[in-house]
Amino acid sequence: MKIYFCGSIRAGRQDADLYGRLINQLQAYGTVLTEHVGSKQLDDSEKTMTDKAIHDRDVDWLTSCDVVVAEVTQPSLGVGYEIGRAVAMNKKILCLFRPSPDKRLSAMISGADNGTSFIAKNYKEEDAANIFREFLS
Ligand code: 6K6
Repeated sequence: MKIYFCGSIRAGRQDADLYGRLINQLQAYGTVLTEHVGSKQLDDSEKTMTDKAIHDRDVDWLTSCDVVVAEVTQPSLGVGYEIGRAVAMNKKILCLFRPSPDKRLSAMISGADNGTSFIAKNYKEEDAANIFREFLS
């Protein structure tokens, strides 16, 4: 299974370690095409890539993936764009959001949940293993 993981990059890296731990769990189910989203260190090729090269490579990966898993707690234009493109490609999509008193998930994500191909879930990190098992098995 090819898994496309989405998480904030330029919109803020405060959850990067969490992305890394989620990606580790997802690797039990298949190949995570976007492993770099969870890594604190950029490799040299990523540092020198143009924005167009990043966009075109990521859209190619999105086109080829079987499922999309997005951590959407930190709002990110790039992640929102990827989710919209993935919906248009009829991908199976899981969005994970950690609620807190000062944060509400965009209605365009929570309202897109259809119970089957698009799932938007509030979660705690300790719930992720069960959510992944249910969504990916
Ligand atoms: C590699 C590792 C960290 O940064 C890089 C170089 N930049 C990007 N490389 C790969 N994908 C990217 C990069 N910048 C954004 N993206 C894609 O957009 C990722 O797949 C993320 O899910 C999403 C993040 O968007 P922003 O708007 O938060 O940057």
